[in-house]
Amino acid sequence: TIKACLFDLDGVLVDTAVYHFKAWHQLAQTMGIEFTEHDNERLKGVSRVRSLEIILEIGGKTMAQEQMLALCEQKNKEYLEDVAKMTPEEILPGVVDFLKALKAEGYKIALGSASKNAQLILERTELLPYFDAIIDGRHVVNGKPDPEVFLKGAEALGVQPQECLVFEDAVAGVEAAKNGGMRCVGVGQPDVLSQADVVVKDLTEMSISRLKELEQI
Ligand code: B16
Ligand code: MG
Repeated sequence: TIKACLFDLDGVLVDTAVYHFKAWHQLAQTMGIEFTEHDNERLKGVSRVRSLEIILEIGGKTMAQEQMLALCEQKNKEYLEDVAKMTPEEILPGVVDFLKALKAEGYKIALGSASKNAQLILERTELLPYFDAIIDGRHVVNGKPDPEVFLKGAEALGVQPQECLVFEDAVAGVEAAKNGGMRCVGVGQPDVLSQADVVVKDLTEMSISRLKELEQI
């Protein structure tokens, strides 16, 4: 049986990718690197410092670790200016209804995000009260596709991996769920998220009865 749902943040609950892109694009420009929205897909679900490594790869540049950390901090400052202005209106379709239904039925709910700003974003969007546990970029050593973030989520909720259902929009995130022995709902395009057990466009397609169907697989 499924006892808990584990949610990724960016791309599943809210669309912070636009703000990440804005801040990275600005930084890339100052380094003379052309960084497009298409390139930005590669940053989804990966850590801040890994994101910078990918941008440097695109620009064919290398950089000392210390300077990279400074640039990451600079990017985060820009990014947080947009996060500070976020409101509950930015919650993606179907999210609140599904979280309410899960709560009413007694399911446990955790966040499994790569972001170190996850808690702040949940506060700004007023989603925080729905969560029984938050595991994010501050708590994990190994990024997705390593299952660490989701395994820690299951542990914090006191459930087994096979009792968890993960919601993910990134390929690496779906892989992380599967590597952890969990069932996974992909949020996005079926051709991209082919490893997921089922793919939905957004959480308007989710319900308790749909979740119970997934217990059979
Ligand atoms: P931060 P998720 C991820 O969130 C984003 O998709 C990814 O683009 C970002 O680099 C990462 O968080 C780290 O974010 O700079 O705030 O620590 O999809 O895992 O919720
Ligand atoms: Mg994501």
